[in-house]
Amino acid sequence: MALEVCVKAAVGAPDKFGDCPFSHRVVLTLEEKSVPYKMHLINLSDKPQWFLGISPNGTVPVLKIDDKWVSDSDIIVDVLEKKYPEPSLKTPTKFATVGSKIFSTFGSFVKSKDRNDGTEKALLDELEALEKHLKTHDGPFIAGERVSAVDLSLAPKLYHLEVALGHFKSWSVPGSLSHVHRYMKALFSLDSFEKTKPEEKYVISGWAPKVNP
Ligand SMILES: N[C@@H](CCC(=O)N[C@@H](CS)C(=O)NCC(=O)O)C(=O)O
Repeated sequence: MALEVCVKAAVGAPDKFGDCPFSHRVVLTLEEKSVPYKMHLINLSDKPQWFLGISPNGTVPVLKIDDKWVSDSDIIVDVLEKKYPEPSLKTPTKFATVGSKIFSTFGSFVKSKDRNDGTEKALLDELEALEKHLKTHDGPFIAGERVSAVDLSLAPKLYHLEVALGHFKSWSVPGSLSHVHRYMKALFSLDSFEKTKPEEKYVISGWAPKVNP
């Protein structure tokens, strides 16, 4: 039987999958584990009452498993790993936090209106740390040959970074970070990613109100 998962609907298109990297991460995990699922697209600017009943904080993603609704992508991914251990997507602990500050530094930079406020440098520092990891470890993924949880968390975030910074700032990851470029290509060409990625226009419509409030 298919699992039910509530995910963010696109801003301006409530019948399309939207720009939530946490929802996307859960969907990618389900795809990689070949677990059948049914998505409920939640319009976060007009949350239905039934959704507020199962997600008291009003956040997505929420997954129904063993008749219980579970919130928070970190918890959901752990629950899925335990319930569906094959294929294993466990990331060795020593690699679990690689790239973990990329999304927050990207968010500050994309919203910044001051070229000299250090937000670009903060993002570049995080991307350089990722470059260093990828350069000094076997790939193509963070933990080696096989995709694992840390990659499925980073893939949607790097996609947002590429699409939103390209659109709002005409900015792209410097060519000198060649391992990061290769990594992004490997992530974005996963069948699971190709199948589930939100359209670029919905990443842009999702970020637009945060970039220009
Ligand atoms: N830590 C949570 C974060 C989830 C989150 O921030 N979700 C956002 C959408 S991407 C949300 O539901 N926000 C509520 C709202 O916008 O009303 C997770 O990993 O699942």
